[in-house]
Amino acid sequence: MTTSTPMGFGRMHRKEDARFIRGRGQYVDDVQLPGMLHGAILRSPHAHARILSVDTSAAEALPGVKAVITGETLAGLGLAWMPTLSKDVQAVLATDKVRFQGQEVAFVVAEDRYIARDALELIEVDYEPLPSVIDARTALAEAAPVIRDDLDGKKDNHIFDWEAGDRAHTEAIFERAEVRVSQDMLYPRVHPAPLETCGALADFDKVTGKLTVWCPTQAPHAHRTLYAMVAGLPEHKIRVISPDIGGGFGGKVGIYPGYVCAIVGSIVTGKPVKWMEDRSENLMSTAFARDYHMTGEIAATQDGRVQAIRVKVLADHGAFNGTAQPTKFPAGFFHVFSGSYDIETAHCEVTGVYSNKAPGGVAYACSFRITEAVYLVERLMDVLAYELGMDPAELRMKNLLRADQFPYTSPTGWEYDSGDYPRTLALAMEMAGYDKLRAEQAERRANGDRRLMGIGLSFFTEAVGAGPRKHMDILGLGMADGAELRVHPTGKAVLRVSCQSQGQGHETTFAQIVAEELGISPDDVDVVHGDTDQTPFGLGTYGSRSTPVSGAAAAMVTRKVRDRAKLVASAMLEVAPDDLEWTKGRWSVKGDPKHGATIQEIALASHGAVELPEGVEGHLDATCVYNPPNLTYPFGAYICVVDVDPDTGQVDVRRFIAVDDCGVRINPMIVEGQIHGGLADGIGMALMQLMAFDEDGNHLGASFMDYLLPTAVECPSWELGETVTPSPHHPIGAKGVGESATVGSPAAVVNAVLDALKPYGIRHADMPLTPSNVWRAIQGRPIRTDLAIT
Ligand code: MCN
Ligand code: CUM
Repeated sequence: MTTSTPMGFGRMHRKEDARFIRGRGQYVDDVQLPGMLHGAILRSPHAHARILSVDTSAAEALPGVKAVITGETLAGLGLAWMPTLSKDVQAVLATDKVRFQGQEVAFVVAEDRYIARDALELIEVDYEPLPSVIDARTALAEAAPVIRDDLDGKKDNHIFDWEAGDRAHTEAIFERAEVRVSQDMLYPRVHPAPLETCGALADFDKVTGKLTVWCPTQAPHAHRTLYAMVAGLPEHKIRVISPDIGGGFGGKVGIYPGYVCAIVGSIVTGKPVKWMEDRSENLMSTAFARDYHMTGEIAATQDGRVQAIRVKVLADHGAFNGTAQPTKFPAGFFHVFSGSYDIETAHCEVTGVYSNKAPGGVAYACSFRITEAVYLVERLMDVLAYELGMDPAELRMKNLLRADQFPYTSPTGWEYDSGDYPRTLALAMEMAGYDKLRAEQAERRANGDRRLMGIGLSFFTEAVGAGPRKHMDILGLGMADGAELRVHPTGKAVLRVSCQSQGQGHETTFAQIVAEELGISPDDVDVVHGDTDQTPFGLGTYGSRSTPVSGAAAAMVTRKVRDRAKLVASAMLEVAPDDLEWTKGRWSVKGDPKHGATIQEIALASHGAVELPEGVEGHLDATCVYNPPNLTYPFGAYICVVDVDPDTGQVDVRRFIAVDDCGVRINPMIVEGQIHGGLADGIGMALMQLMAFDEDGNHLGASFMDYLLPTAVECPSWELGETVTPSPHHPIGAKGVGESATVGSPAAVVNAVLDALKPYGIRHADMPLTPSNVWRAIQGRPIRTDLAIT
């Protein structure tokens, strides 16, 4: 690791860390405004209940309380319901019914947080409890209570049916296949659980009509447009500021009722209103992820050639369908589920249902549901290997797409841009010492060693960097991103982008992109993001789209600046532009390298008292909107080694080898950090995490005592490797990487545990593989996915 600053790509310490490690970051809760009031939300104790009455009089009478807002107040303003990212509607504050435990019922604005919280206790709500739907598998039963009776004529809990792929072709192959395996599996409900909870500070200026909202959003511009739509405010009078964010992981893409309440609170009181969630509120009420019940099937030949794959999914979307994914795809990118393999055909069917659980859907480092798809196919590959008695690495090698098949069109119509999969898997196996590991395992089994050793593999292909805009939109907003580059007279630059870092280090890597393209130091580039008044429009950061889209915009806008600099240089040097050539940071005369001008000299000249060439109005600044031609497809091979104690069910992750290919790496150190984080996430999901509910819909994981986060104690020292297959359509050849490890690693961990349990004849067990679940599996008892700590 080096602290020196390169001229472009390479390892360098994160610029933003200078303020983070000195406690100088500025998060929403750090922002203090004069006269600021504080909000608190009253939440439903029931999973499903009719609201008979809400009495706020005692709360209003409490000294220090400035306003109590209910669903009825909002209904009067036409704001009781707001659109979700999936074109459903969600109650801002409940009017008719509450539909999940933790749902927002009333909002108190008071002089301080404590008074606001005290006032919540004084609000009297009369509920008539109703039966609830907690298990998605019962949501469509005749007798199931209808959750969304607010929707016109809604008589059941069905949201959508959706399919992709070729049903007839798939069926035909299954019919004549030599081998068929089928496996039910659950990807349980989990939560992104960022360190910083959600919150908002709204400041409505009655005089100017300007509304400023600070909130930790991953997509500030999309939020601004949605606020304009929801609140009916003119968009040019709205400024969304997303300051430093303490982790988003997808949970900060959407708009939560509390944000709207803070805005209404500010409009009603004429004062700035801040609302910050506590941990339990965050775990109970903000976007969850997964909750997919899947039945996957593979058709193959006796010698392990996979021919077809099909899957049926029951998707639990909670009480409001609020998933953040491109409008056309109700199941996100789940249909990339043929994964990394050369499979002739595939078919999937997904049914979405409502349940009495918190809304949301895709969020949590998911690339729009590829997480579930990768888990499915990688688990199925191991199930097939189990049935064929084949080594899972050999089975994968046999079926991986070959380098000469790229660009490759998948059976469900996705065009993978580039890859060399066997090389990446081979490197992972070499790093792991795969054959030695298998030999050790065999020896230990032969010796009757009590500790069970397991080796698990996964191979994943991701699809990240949405658009192009004509195929991908959210509520009609096409997924493209803007960038602006200003170059000051002294050659220092400011890059303004529409994406927003939540910890991914954009202030560093985006400066490195400009530095690489312009030949200046990254220290001479400031990156501005997260403020709609200061940045160009774009759809923000999720689905690992920043590098593929905004990063491309940053490169392209810098190239525009470079082209303009060339014209200025030609005037300065009195040669034709065609006679100039670019070497990092400098235009010089071809064949006469001494005769040239640095970008700093050119910047000064572009602002100077000189005659500028035709086509250059003055200075070098440029703007650009990047509409990606395709997604980028990063991939990787993961190998996990575990030791399982059969007496306690305890799993120790002994080693984890991860070889990632995200094309050209801008800052390898940041990429490795992203992978470390994602691998820890994977261990969390595979072994520890579960958003559990009792049968009445009571949330059983509303604190970090019940919803466990992996720490350094549970994680091994990661062993990382890399291969580099540049994206052919991305200006710098980079692919996104921010979610790769979260997507790819759970299957490797689960496969490793099940490999350890193979001597017991166990083929599959659902996550989370907590000690008691592993122990239950060994005892032949069903896995429990209904308890927080099982
Ligand atoms: N990078 C690079 N070279 C590449 C690819 C990426 O140097 N070839 C760098 C990027 O420039 C950026 C970082 O790695 O600094 C991640 O880039 P990218 O893959 O483009 O992902 P995004 O920046 O769009 O981040 C989003 C992604 C998502 S969707 C989730 S969820 C997630 C993740 O990032 N949430 C995170 N990583 C997270 N990391 C932190 N610390 N906090 C979160 O909330
Ligand atoms: Cu789906 S979690 Mo990330 O895409 O913000």
